[in-house]
Amino acid sequence: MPKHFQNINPATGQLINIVPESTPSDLDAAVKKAKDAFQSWRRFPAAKRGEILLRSMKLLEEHKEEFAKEMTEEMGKPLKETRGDVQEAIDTGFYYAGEGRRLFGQTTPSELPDKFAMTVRIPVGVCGLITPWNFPMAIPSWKIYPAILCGNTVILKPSSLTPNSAKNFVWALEKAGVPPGVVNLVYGEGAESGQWLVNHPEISLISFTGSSRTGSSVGETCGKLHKKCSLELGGKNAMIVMDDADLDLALEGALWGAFGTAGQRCTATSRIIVHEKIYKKFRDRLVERARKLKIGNGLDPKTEMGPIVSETQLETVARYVEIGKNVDHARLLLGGNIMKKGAYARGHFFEPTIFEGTSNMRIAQEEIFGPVVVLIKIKSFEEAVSVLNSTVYGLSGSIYTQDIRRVMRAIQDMETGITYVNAPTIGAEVHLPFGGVKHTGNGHREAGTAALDIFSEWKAVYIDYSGRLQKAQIDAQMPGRKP
Ligand code: UN1
Repeated sequence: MPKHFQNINPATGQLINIVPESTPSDLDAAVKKAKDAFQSWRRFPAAKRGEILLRSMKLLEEHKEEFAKEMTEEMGKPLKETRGDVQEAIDTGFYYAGEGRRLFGQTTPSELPDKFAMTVRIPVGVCGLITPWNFPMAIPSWKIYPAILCGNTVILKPSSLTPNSAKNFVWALEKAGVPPGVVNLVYGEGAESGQWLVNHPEISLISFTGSSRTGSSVGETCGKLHKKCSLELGGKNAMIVMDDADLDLALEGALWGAFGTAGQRCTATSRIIVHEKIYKKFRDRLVERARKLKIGNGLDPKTEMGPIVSETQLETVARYVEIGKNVDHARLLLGGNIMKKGAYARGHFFEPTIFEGTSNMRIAQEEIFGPVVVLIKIKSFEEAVSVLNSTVYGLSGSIYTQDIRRVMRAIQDMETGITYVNAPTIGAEVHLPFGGVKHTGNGHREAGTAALDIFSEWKAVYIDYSGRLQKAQIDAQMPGRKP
């Protein structure tokens, strides 16, 4: 009898379904199928692969409402956000479907006569994809769509907290005509099945989204085993609000960036760096607005912030608030408690929480992944940027200002993979590269054309039609060049 795990609604505590955990032999069988399917899939024309992607994206469109609802039930974020999550998968499918007729390489002159040179993209093989629960359809789509468009076959291991969203996405791919063995779904807890994927000798590439700590061990193993490896890891994203900012706009942005998805985004705004001239006004208005946020079941259209995804994550958030109060001695301005009364008692709800602190505090340095934000007062633009850059992470950053010189300098000096101007730290679009610098990643980017560089290798091709042996670097071609 295989082990099972429970899929629980974080808003109500109700059991949604019971999911069988894949056994090592299931995983082995999946890799074998993926390896066999690779031989025909890699030869299937990319434009035709793209057409299948397009059909799958249309199926997602048809089922958008139903899939969004199931997503809200299993991970909690409000319906308008889960609709956005499904939409992000739809957009990604549309984008890579078109890529099937591009997948451009280069042609370039050879240094020798009667010789032609070009580059082509070739697939990598079987790819292991490990995805989190916070964007349970969008993030699998960022990986699966470019991977299979490039001709790879994949094993997806979604978070055990969101099995149904992964199943819905894979259903659409299968129904659209993705041949058997090209996309394989396995279920399990990260520690066991994730490690198994990372160590499997027949898997050539690992694409992982999760914490920096786990990412570092995934990267270490991939390095030892010579696997390609793309890591999308933590963030401690900051928003700068300068003294000339449009305060209403900055306030809206702060609420959405910090408390959207209950702060459970890699790109969530978890620090707000505010100029001293407007600090008090901004702080008081933010606290007032955050106090009024409607917290509840994401299926209720009035809900603005849903629950925390699981009890373990709820405990982590509560632990960080304790650290903020008792170790950092930060000033708690709002919230800080698990919500236990009435309807909240059955779910995992946490109050929107605002601290006033300084840049060196643990709550201003470590990723919390919850509705907790730290306000930091600064005196100048230079100080703001230096505070923004003061963590080990480098995913997303934002600045609110009307001054074009500050905008341009922020773009230049922020150590982030994504920079927003007059917008919060969240809201990336699927045709631009997504990812970060420093401990946020390992130099790769997802989405857009950047993802093609993860899921394909370059092959350089030389075609010599001179009919004689020509030696690059050795044959003298320049009149007068010494041999
Ligand atoms: C994440 O932050 O975990 O940029 C992913 C956004 C979304 C994706 C976020 N498109 O806000």
